[in-house]
Amino acid sequence: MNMDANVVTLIHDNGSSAKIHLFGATVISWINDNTEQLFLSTLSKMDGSKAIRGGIPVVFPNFGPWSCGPQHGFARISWWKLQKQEKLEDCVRATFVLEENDHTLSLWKYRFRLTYTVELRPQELETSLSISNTGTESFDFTALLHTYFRVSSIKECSVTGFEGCTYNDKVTKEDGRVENREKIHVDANVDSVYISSGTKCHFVSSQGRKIKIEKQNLKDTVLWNPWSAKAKEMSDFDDEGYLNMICVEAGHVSERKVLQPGEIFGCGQKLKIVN
Ligand code: TA6
Repeated sequence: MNMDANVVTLIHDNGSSAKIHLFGATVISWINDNTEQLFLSTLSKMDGSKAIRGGIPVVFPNFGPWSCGPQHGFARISWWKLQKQEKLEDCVRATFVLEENDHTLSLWKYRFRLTYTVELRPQELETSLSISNTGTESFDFTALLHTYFRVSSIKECSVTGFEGCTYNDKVTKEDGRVENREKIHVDANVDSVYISSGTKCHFVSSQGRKIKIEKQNLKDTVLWNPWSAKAKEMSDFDDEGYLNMICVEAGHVSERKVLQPGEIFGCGQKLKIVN
């Protein structure tokens, strides 16, 4: 498959760039100061046969296992349409759209429009998702931006912004734990859903680079690293890939959001390189 025909490239005058694959409207690259900021597995499928393993997959209408269809819903495994690409005063922006189609209706009977914008600025990447109920029935959903940050070494990485937050630990299967760490260092499989993380932002630090994650209307945050055993179990995940990534995922996942006909739910995240 011609990779370029399915990839939208944003280039800022300052030299930074972002690439978005039409499959899932998945941001697959964000290069700032000549450095790739996102993790993309070298084994990732890029042909539409399965979700892209890395970058920023868009999760909708369901985070996690789903009785109607594949885990994490159909948004990340659908072909989106590029609506427009713009060079604005302070950024370059691409806008993508996904609406119900025969496939989504075969899984989930509701009409919707997802509008996803990717804005590239110096030191910054902002991704915003607008979820519209374009049908005549209310529906409920969960949604999340499944961001894979590239780190030089997971062993030199810390994540902040969770202290005092209640979380469900999907590894130990314990719900309602309270985070007492100001800085989290990951040294094993972690899969934690922080509920109403309260904080509007997290910091991912790794060997001299710090990224600030500012969330808009996404009250929960998921922290995930498969670590070695689970990485090996995934055919599209480099066996050693877990050493160079951490997922810090802004989402609305701890309770389902009900959207009335005509209603719109706007959310997003701003990723800022702060040093
Ligand atoms: O966001 C964490 C998580 O839900 C993990 O439980 C793990 O399943 C991960 O997503 C990746 O899921 P995927 O379906 O992309 O393999």
